Amino acid sequence: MFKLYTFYLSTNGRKVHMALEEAKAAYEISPVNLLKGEQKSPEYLKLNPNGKVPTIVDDGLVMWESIAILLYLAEKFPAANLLPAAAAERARAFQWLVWQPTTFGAPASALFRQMRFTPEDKRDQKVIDQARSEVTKNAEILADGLQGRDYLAGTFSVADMALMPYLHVLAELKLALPGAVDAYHKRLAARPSWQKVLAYTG
Ligand SMILES: N[C@@H](CCC(=O)N[C@@H](CS)C(=O)NCC(=O)O)C(=O)O
Repeated sequence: MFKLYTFYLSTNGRKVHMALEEAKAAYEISPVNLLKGEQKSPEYLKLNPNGKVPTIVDDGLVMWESIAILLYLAEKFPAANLLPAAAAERARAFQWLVWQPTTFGAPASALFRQMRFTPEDKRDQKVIDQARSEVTKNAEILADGLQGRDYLAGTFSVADMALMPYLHVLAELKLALPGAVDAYHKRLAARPSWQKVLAYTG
């Protein structure tokens, strides 16, 4: 039985939650309330010294870093086909799995923080403009990557799960996204695994 330590609104936690659902893994969630600072408690820091979610525990293996966890789940549940078998498609999945945390995630999160969690009189217009311009550029890169395919690596994979929580956030902000990205987001949002993630409210 996997244990997933997460906060229900965490984008990084949602990736892993979605993958556990897709893998049909037996798991339970141990909530870590980020708003109460529980991620910095001495007990939690013993599991994850970064003081962040997610963390998983699998039969004595304690693991953090959401992308590494996605890859672990893909290996552990081969029948779920969470990574393509062919080298070229697999490489494509790895590319997007690295692009998400290094390029795509931060401006999307920054924009969401400014627009949703910062009172209007405290918002930083420079940060908003910068984040919006990066998000727009990244959405075009994503649209290019989706040309001729429904999923980033051809077939549905952990790469799509890495992106999905951020697409959800951008959709909540009602940003105008390229048609291909909008359709991709809707395709992922319709999956029962994502519906399960959204239904979890801590
Ligand atoms: N690189 C880490 C990032 C984890 C992360 O930043 N988690 C956020 C929630 S999405 C968090 O726990 N923030 C709380 C904090 O920094 O105190 C991963 O991919 O797992």
